[in-house]
Amino acid sequence: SDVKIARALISVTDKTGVVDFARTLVDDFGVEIISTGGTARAIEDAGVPVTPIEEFTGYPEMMDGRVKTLHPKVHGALLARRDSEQHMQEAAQHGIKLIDLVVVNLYEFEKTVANPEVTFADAIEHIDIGGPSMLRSAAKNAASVTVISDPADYDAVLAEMHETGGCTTLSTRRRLQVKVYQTTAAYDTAISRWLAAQASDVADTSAKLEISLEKVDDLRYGENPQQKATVYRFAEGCENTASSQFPLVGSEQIQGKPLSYNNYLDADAAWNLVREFDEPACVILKHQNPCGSAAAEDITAAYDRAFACDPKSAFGGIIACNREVPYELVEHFADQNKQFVEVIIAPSYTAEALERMAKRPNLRVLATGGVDHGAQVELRSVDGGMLVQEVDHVTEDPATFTFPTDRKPTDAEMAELEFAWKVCKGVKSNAILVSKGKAGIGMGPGQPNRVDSALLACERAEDFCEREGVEKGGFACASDAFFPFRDNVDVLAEHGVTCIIQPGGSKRDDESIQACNEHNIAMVFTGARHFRH
Ligand code: 93A
Repeated sequence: SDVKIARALISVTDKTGVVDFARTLVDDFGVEIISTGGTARAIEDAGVPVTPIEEFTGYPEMMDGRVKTLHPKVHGALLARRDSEQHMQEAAQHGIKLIDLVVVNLYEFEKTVANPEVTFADAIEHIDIGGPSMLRSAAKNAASVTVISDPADYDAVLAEMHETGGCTTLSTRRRLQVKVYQTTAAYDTAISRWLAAQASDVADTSAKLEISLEKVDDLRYGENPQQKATVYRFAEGCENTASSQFPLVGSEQIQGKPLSYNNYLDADAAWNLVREFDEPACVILKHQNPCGSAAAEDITAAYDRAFACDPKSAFGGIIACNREVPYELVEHFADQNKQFVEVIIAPSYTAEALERMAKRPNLRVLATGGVDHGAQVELRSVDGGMLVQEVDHVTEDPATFTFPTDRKPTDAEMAELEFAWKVCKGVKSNAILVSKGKAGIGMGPGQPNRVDSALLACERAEDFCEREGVEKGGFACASDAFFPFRDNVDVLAEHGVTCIIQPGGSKRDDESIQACNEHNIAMVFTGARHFRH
């Protein structure tokens, strides 16, 4: 099953190492090299003999290079079964000279479309047709043909050729065969995904959603011990549904017990909230709700302030940070606050922080590597089916907010409201979030009655002030959806709220605006809502 390499076709966009590779093929093994335009030039310029593809096919490269290797003399040479008398006869009859090695890497489609200024025509021109065709033909015939789709494999192939007197082994060809179809599958996925994204029609885009999942692990149990459960991740090549650059499933678990079902849910909610913030921010989350949240000048300060929001609820919670976690922060939760933490999730940790956390071996420590989220999609199952939607991110531009009340918010109030608005997105509906000093000190989650949510949030905020010796009042408040009546405004005013941010758009907005004016409250309409059910 060892096959001698006598003729190689080389056609690469990424020319890393290709000249040295070609030279070794020629000098050490006497291989004949055939090559396309730019690749041939690079090899020839280095003084290595090469046959241009036009000479090999007897056809010119044409149509701006769209057709250069798409020819029976190439594909016949790759696909012909060496153990078939008929194939060998047909090859001879048509003057097809067999090719034993194909070295191809593709037009850089993904790199091209990563440029925000790319034109549609340019993107299309970067769809490689000839390259994948050769890769696939050669890989289909891996019984006899060696195919290299990645410069990282040059050395291994040469080493094997040196060992075997110029041959490759079947096991190497099989390994390279698998790599080819992974490469071409990912390539086509990138193309189809980009093209689908160009179609502005959302329904059409989601109609093309492809969901494919790979099992990661069985979990000990589900939400309760009597429920069996498993965690899956989106399969490679399924970027449609997994475009988050730094996802929870797939992030590195540095230490700790395996994540439970509820750990996953809560870590996910915390992570999706904390990554909304540009400035250093920390979220402490329990039972799907951020019982502590703060933004500050540095990440340890953000943690301290998030913890102070509600220390009682923080116990047994999840800490999510959008910056590298330093030793100091770990010392604060582990030694100073003696906070029992289920999971901590952050882009990264300093070595000292990791060393300190290692003394709490049960603590689950997750490192995501970064915070960007891209355009994610989330799935929820319902009886007999599945709901698919884009993940909700706070993307509205404050420049588009409107100010319906007599009093406009001050700059300080506006900054506070923007903070509260983001945190409120992570609170279960009906959600009311009261903040002060860029900390979410009062939260009213999950009440069917919005006034109850407001009362809960205000009570928590007042508890905070008493505990911390902070003056009551001067609160900012965010509501995830509009106020249907003025009663919410009245309740909030009574408890010291001076500014409110909410979507607006109720039939009775006028009543709420009038209530604000009576209480000298500055209200902001965002025009967008952020339910979380
Ligand atoms: O334009 S193509 O789709 N048509 C072809 O026939 C063809 N043959 C090779 N692209 C084609 N290639 C690609 O050209 C290879 O996959 C490789 O990425 C690139 C190398 O071109 P050059 O040698 O001119 O730099």
